[in-house]
Amino acid sequence: MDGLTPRRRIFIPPPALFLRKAILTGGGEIYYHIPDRDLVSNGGLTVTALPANTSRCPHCGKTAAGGYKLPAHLLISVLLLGLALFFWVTGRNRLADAVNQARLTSDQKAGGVIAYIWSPEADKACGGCLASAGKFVEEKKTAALREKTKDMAYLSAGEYQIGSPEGAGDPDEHPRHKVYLDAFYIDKYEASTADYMKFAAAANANYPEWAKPGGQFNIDTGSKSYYRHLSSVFKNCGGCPIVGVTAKDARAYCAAKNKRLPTEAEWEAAARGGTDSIFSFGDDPAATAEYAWYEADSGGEPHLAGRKKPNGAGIYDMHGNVWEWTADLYDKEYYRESPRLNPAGPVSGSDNVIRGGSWAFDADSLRSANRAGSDKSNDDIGLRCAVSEAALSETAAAPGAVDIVR
Ligand SMILES: [Ca+2]
Ligand SMILES: [Ca+2]
Repeated sequence: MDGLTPRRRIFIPPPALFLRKAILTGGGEIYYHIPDRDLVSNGGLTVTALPANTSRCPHCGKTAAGGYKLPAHLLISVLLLGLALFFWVTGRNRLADAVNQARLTSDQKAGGVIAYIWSPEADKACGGCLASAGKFVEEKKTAALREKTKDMAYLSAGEYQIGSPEGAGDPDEHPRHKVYLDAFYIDKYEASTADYMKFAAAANANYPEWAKPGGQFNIDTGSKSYYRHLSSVFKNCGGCPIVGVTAKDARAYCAAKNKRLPTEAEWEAAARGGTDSIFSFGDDPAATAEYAWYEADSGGEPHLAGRKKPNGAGIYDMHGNVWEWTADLYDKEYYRESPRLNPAGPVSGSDNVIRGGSWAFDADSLRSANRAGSDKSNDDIGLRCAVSEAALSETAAAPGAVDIVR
C-alpha cells in the first residue's frame, strides 16, 4: 500500500471516532477502523488500515465524512476504557483493582461488539444492534465452551464422599470423609494412543517408553522386550488407552490441551458417579465384566476405550482398562489428614497416585475407593484429563480472541 504502512500507531485520545479517513501520499484515500481493545500504555491506539479499495464500512455503509451513530454499548466501553486509563496514569494505586476490572470489562465488551460488527451475522443497521451483538457474543461463548468440553462429563460444585467405610477396603482408604470440590469437567474416555502420539510427535517429546526414539524399551529398536507383548495393540488400536507414560508425561499431555490431571479427590468423585457403593455399579463384583476390562475378561491387554457401560456420570472405564495418573502425590495417610476444601494431595512424596485398576488386575483393585501409587510408567498405566469450570470460563469468555481486522 503506497504511503501508508498497513499498521501504524497514532495518538487518539479516547473516546475517538470509530471510522477514520487517511489520505495516501500516492493518491486516493482510505478508511480504517479503530479497534479500541488495542489500548497501549502511552494512551494511543493501534489502528489497522482497511484495504485501499474500502471506502465504506461494510455493515454500516457509512464513511468518516458523515455523522453516524456509534453503538452506545461501544461508546460506553470506550469511555470506560478512557476513565480506566485516566485513573491508571494518575497513579491512584488504591483504585488499581477496580480500574483493572473496568479495563477488562470494557475491553471485552468493546471486543465483542467489534467482532460482531465484522461478522457475517451482523445486522446491516449496525448503529442500533446491541441486542444482536449481545446474543452473538453469548452464542460464541457457548460454542467455545461446548467445543472445549466435548466428550467431558460435568461434576457440579459441592460435597462428595470418598474413601471406604470402617471394616471395608484397604487401610489407606480410611476414614471415609466428605470433601468439597469446585465444579470441574473430566474426560469421559481414557486418553487414546492415537491422540497421545499426535501430541508427542508435535512436541517431539514425552514419547511413551515403548516408542521413545533410541530408548531401551522401544518395541522396534530397544534391547528390552517389556512392552513387546502389546506391539499389536499399539500399532493397530489407536482408540486404545495410551500406556507407558509417566505422571510427568501425563501432565504435559493435559497441559497441551489446556487441561490438567484430576486431583485424586476429583478422580474418586467422578468414578463414583453419585454412588457410595464399592463399585459405581453396586457392591457385587459379579457385574464387573459389564463395566470393566480387568484380568478376567481382558485377554491380557488393554481395549478400545468406551466399549463397556459408563458409570452414572456418563464416564467410561473408570474401573479397569488402564490405571490412571492423578495430579496428587501418594501418601497412605492422606485420607486421614486431607483438607475438606479441594484437597490437592500431600506436598511431598515419591509416588504419584494411580486409580481404577487395569486389564491386568482383579475386581478388588478396581474398587472406586482403591488407592495406589507409582513412581514410573508401566504397560497398564494411562490417564485422562480434567479442567476446572472456573478456568474454562476465563478463557472462553475472551472475545478479543476473534480476529476482527481485515
Ligand atoms: Ca481406567
Ligand atoms: Ca490400595
